[in-house]
Amino acid sequence: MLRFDVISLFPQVFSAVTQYGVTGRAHQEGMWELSCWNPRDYTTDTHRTVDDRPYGGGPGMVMLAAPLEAALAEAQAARQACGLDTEVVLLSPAGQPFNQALAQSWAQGSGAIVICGRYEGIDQRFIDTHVTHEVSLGDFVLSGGEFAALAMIDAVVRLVPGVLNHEQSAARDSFHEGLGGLLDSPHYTRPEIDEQGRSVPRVLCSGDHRAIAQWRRQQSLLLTAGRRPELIKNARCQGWLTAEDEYFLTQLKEQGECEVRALLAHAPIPIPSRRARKQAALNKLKKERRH
Ligand code: 9D3
Repeated sequence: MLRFDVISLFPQVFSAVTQYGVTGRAHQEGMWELSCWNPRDYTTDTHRTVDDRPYGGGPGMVMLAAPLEAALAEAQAARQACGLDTEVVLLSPAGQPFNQALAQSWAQGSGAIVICGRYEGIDQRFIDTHVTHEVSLGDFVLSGGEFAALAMIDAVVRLVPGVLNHEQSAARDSFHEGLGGLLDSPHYTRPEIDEQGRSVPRVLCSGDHRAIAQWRRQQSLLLTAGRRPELIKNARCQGWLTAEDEYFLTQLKEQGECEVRALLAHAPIPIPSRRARKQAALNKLKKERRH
């Protein structure tokens, strides 16, 4: 069973994943669980204080360790009673960048306790004592950990077998294998030609499934090479690119992005057979030697 125990001053926020969309449906069907623990409920003073001024001065407030620790103790006890992992993940701008591989590995386990900070930060003694993983969503500034936690939980839950329907899950499998860590190709739906005369790429209406797959792959490569060249390098290192992919990327480099985009408007760029490619490569070598 996948279960998250979230420690947050704003537990209502988490209805975003428990009540809406695919994660909401999966939650309703009991495929995963979420419990929230509010540090404010574990304060002992009349003002229910959860923060205080930073030692050493400076702007903002720091979350007190004691209410966090009391909330954490309850969350740990609840999880231990169910025999679940008690890893403690802190969402923090200083954490390890979150990615699909991390989502995959969390989806294999039974979830975690997720700490969401507010204000300028959390008393470091709490972090040093209890946190096992620190995760960031990227290099931008949020007001707290809650929205990062929502994104992380959404990414993990949708990987749990059965959460997505069959069609979607096939697409999910392909994030790393089929798409080879590349960006997705563009999508179209009806009408085939709209009011403004904009038409759908012809190949998508052709019924030629091989040509469609080839066109989508080439569109993925074109988009990824243009916007995220580091993903191409990574896919190459992982062995996720085929000889056909490499041929297309060579064409892209030799002919230029504009040219290839125009050629790819309605149909895939034809890829010569393996033999023809080999022959062309040999001829090129010979030509170079003559010079
Ligand atoms: C003056 C220094 N502060 C602003 C840069 C540090 C700071 C403290 C607390 C910045 C952000 C936050 C609240 N953010 C999160 O808790 C957070 C976060 C983020 O801000 N960006 C990306 N991923 C994450 S995960 C948690």
